[in-house]
Amino acid sequence: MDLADRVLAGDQRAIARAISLVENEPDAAAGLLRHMAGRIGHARVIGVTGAPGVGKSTLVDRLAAEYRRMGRTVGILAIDPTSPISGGAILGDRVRMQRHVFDEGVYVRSMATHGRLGGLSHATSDAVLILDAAGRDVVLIETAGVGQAEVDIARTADASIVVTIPDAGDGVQAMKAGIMEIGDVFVVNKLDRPGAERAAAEIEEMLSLREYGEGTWRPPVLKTRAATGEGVAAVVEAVERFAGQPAETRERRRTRARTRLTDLLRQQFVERLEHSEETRKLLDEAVERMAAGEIDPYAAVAEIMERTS
Ligand SMILES: Nc1nc2c(ncn2[C@@H]2O[C@H](COP(=O)(O)OP(=O)(O)OP(=O)(O)O)[C@@H](O)[C@H]2O)c(=O)[nH]1
Ligand SMILES: [Mg+2]
Repeated sequence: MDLADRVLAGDQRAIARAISLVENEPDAAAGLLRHMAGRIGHARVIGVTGAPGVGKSTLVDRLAAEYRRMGRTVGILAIDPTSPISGGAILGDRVRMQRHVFDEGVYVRSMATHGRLGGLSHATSDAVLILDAAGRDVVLIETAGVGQAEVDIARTADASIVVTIPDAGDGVQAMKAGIMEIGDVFVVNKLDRPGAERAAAEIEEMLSLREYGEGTWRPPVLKTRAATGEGVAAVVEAVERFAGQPAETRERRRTRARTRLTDLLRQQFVERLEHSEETRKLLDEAVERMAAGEIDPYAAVAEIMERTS
């Protein structure tokens, strides 16, 4: 049986190999993903984002346990923004999620960004497709919410959970504006610490400044103690309620598809330009003239577009 068939059959080791393939050999991955068409679109994709140390991994682990209790299979992608040197967070995630080690129904994978800018969202979206095709009912993606790529992943998930904690510096102000925007469900974790009520109230206050039309979703603000699992069932309930709105899900999936499509088109367009002797010369010339200050980037692009169309 080849790799694609084994992934479709849900084989854990095949899933692992397939994800390594999308990380390291995008061209081979294209062939693999082609075999999965028609088997994609069933998984619920949930982003979990928030500043380092707020308890995302602990929460993800509890969410996975909750979904398992509901009889759903789970795939977890922990996007690790740390440098190649430290690698500590990956180890931490492994240890923290060890309770699932003997459960075939939970697949955990850390994906390191290692400064490969742009590569992150591609490999991650492909990994989501693989888990989806492999029949995982729920895909949880943990991102540290630091870079644009991470925010993009969260934005295109079926539902995004934004996690914060009491006494997070200046409270809500400490959360990056971009992150506040993408929350469908807000979680104040570490409710055992003082100030959880106030942190939740601050988020509520901020959310109340928005306008909510008839039938629009108002993100709930929930409090959890991920370390013990307290409040986690309510988070799953809220996520299911949000993602259960068919129009909303369709829209997210459309955005996800469009983002991915235009990214790939952009990449292939540039690759095509670089592949042909003639157009590569055009690019090289434009680079020289831009570097010499003879032409601005917009004019250069306009010229290339004109001469290649
Ligand atoms: N007091 C308290 N500590 C918690 C709670 N949840 C998680 N923690 C602790 O917070 C620390 C960070 O938890 P992680 O789950 O690793 O946080 P994270 O957001 O995944 O961290 P990074 O992946 O490094 O950004 C750990 O020591 C957890 O044990 C909680 O509800 N209460
Ligand atoms: Mg973590």
